[in-house]
Amino acid sequence: MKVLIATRNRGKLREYADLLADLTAGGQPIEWVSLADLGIEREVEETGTTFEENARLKATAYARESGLLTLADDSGLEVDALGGAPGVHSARYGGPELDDEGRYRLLLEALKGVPEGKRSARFRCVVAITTPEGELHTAEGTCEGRIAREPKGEHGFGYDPVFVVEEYGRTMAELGPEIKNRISHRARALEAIRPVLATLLVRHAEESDD
Ligand code: ITT
Repeated sequence: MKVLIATRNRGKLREYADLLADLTAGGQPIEWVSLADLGIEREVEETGTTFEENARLKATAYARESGLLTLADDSGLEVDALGGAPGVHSARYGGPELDDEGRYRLLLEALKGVPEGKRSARFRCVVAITTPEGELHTAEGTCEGRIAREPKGEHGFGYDPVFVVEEYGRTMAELGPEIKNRISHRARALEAIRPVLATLLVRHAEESDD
């Protein structure tokens, strides 16, 4: 049975491949496919003002287009000293010409002079799962930390090199995938929605048997 992981972000895709690897559809193997695998090029406009709204928009649009059970997430970084920015605009912070490194360097610049105790931040992720019939479920996960003074570490993607995970005192990019996939906002959102996903997978496997 095919299930769509509806993202164009390769970092997210890699993480989902690890996070979902142990799931089956009632014993049957699952073929996790991406938008690229299906040749879906349509961009869904993220017009929502919350992670939840945008996650719903993406999952619904791509489930309709693919006819598959579909998982999407909307995620980002909230920096308290910036009033919660970049938030839902994390992927586009500073404009479309910047890459991941350009965006985190801009963030470090915006926080220049902000003292240690005022650099608190969190990653937030809302996962949405939609059936082709339009049944929709969401769950949220967060990961608390603070913004470093300089980038460190080679793993992960996005803002990972400048996000210090409080409980480890190291950046997400230093911690690596094994630890990230236990503690991240994405891992926590997926953990919260896992029972629903398991139920939907079994139901869909039975339906595709008929
Ligand atoms: P899709 O919409 O195709 O999934 P996207 O990158 O546009 O890809 P979002 O709109 O959800 O996805 O934006 C998320 C941005 O937030 C992402 O581009 C990163 O800059 C940042 N981000 C989210 N999760 C992250 C993580 O685990 N580590 C570092 N940065 C992250």
